[in-house]
Amino acid sequence: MHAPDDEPQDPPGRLLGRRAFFGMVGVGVSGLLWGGTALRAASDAGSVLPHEVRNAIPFGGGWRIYAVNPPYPSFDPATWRLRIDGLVERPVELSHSQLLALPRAEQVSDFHCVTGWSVDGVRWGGVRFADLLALARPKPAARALTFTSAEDPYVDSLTLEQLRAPDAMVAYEMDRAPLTRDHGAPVRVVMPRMYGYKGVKWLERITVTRVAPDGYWEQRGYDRDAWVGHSNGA
Ligand SMILES: Nc1nc2c(c(=O)[nH]1)N[C@H]1C(S)=C(S)[C@@H](COP(=O)(O)O)O[C@H]1N2
Ligand SMILES: [Mo]
Repeated sequence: MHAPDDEPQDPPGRLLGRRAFFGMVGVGVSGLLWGGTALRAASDAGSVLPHEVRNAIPFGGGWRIYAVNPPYPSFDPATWRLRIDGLVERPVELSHSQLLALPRAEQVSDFHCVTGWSVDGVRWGGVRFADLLALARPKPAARALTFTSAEDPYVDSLTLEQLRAPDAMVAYEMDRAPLTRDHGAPVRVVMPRMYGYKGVKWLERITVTRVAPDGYWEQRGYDRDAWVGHSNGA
């Protein structure tokens, strides 16, 4: 387990991670990170660029909004459910109000995207995994969780051991307000010690499994264990 305080401020692997990232999505757009002109050029390029890059637009508070398959999923509190299934004693479907009624956790943590941008001091509000899983009761063989986004085909996974991190949560608030649609409303996975791609937005299903399957970006070459500063070439 890596404590965030151990991490160097600018791990050497960042650059490599960045290069690998843009290698994956196409050459010629690596200027995206370095200046407004390149950014505008990238968004003007429209549909010729992969979604991940086309949506890497600057957003409030230093965020860039990512989606692999726009339009963003929409959220209707009346019909929305969070399913917890797989290797559990009792599969559950939580309504939005049932989720909000669970014990509430709050934390402030830094957020790091593997492509090199970060947002410091994000205040998250949500539910700890232990409180969520207590409802479904994982069977003894359970070792991992697979997170499915309403944004098909975005998925990722974490082991139960990794999820013992005290700052892992399913978040429904960011900076004291309900999570916005861009940021994954109504809930997203938060795992600050790992790069942002582990944080599945528009989370709709948690499947308890024996192994942690490769996620969307992992199938495209990124590390499954995405420790900040200790993965993806660092
Ligand atoms: N469903 C979904 N979740 C996702 C992504 C995505 O494209 N789709 N991108 C991931 C990546 S790479 C990062 S860095 C963060 C970005 O969060 P933001 O879009 O709220 O800034 O979301 C993560 N979760
Ligand atoms: Mo990312």
